[in-house]
Amino acid sequence: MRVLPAAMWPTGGAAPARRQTIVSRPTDPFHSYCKCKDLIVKYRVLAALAAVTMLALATTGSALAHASLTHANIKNGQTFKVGHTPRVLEAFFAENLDPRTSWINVFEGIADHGLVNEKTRSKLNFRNPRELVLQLPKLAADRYYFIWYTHSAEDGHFAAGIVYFTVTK
Ligand SMILES: [Cu+2]
Repeated sequence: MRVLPAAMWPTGGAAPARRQTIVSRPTDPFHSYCKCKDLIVKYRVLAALAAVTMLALATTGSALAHASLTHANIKNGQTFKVGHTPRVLEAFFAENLDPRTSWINVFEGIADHGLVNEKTRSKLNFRNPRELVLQLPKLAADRYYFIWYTHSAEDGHFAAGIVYFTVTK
């Protein structure tokens, strides 16, 4: 770096005294560049923010890869008493859904595995593009499962899964 002669500094005086201390403390990497404590604090804040960002990306990266089921009002392995099953199945996904090709359906878990919701089809919640809703009939005591099948409106990927549940007398 070119150092201006003292006469050329705008104040007409010598170069800032800070410059003199740079060479005298070469051991600490921060202090060798600058004595200013504010800058060191800024470095540490930036480093902490970077670490938090990396952690957030690492923990959410895989979960957000597809429009996978995040939660629903029927949970895998759940047992309901007859008369206490949800009238509407609500399923939430990790990405916005393509409403034309995404669906949820409930099937009998034994016998002929027939479709339970023969008179209804799942719909996208128009207020939440990550939620499918499905009107359910009253369910007799039996084993059931619902299948979710999604086409992500965000990256075009397909995904599917099964949630098993039971209704008892
Ligand atoms: Cu994906």
